Amino acid sequence: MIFGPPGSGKGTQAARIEGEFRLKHLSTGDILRAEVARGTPVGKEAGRMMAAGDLVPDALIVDIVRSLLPEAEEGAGVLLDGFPRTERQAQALDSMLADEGHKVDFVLALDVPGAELIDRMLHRAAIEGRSDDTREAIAERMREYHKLTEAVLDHYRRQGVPVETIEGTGSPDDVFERVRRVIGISSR
Ligand code: B4P
Repeated sequence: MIFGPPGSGKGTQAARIEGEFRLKHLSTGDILRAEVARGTPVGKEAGRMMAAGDLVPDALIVDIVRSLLPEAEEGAGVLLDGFPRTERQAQALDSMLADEGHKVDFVLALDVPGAELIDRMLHRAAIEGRSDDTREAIAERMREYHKLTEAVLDHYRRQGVPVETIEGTGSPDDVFERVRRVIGISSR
């Protein structure tokens, strides 16, 4: 699992990890954005919340992951990106994995100072125009992260799952060097 606050570079690093470690990358943010782009009922429900910087309801995202996880698990392993984001999502994930005899075996957390996160998202807004990269939505996403998502790290620490935190600053290549080092160590 790759973990971190909004804009910490989870998606950026996950794409590289997928290439190098042949894990199947499952990004709930990408999945939701695809639903919004296709104008599906899920996309219509999720789109408004995402644009406001709110998390989508746990039940909605858990159902999506439940439908995609079995196929993703057929390969060498799954890299979860942006999920779970609440304690309830983590509990749902644990029970889905336990049903298949699997578990979360490693959490990689990216640490980036708050001011840099905001700069990155505003920079992305200027390039990609993502609906949730406005100042108001960014502030709300950061609030939700501190209120609901941070607790997911403790959830896994309590279970004894290895949680490695690395500096997410510097260029994407610099960060990936650190990622590679901790993943390499954990899989020995
Ligand atoms: P996500 O798609 O997960 O969005 P994110 O947290 O902003 O992205 P990430 O950390 O991956 O940052 P990125 O690599 O893009 O979620 C979007 C929304 O979907 C959520 O707010 C929520 O509404 C909803 N959602 C998703 N999952 C959910 C769930 N489980 N439950 C409920 N709701 C859910 O990098 C950010 C920017 O920084 C990019 O522009 C990138 O180019 C740049 N960057 C990356 N690394 C850099 C580096 N080292 N230096 C400089 N810039 C860098």
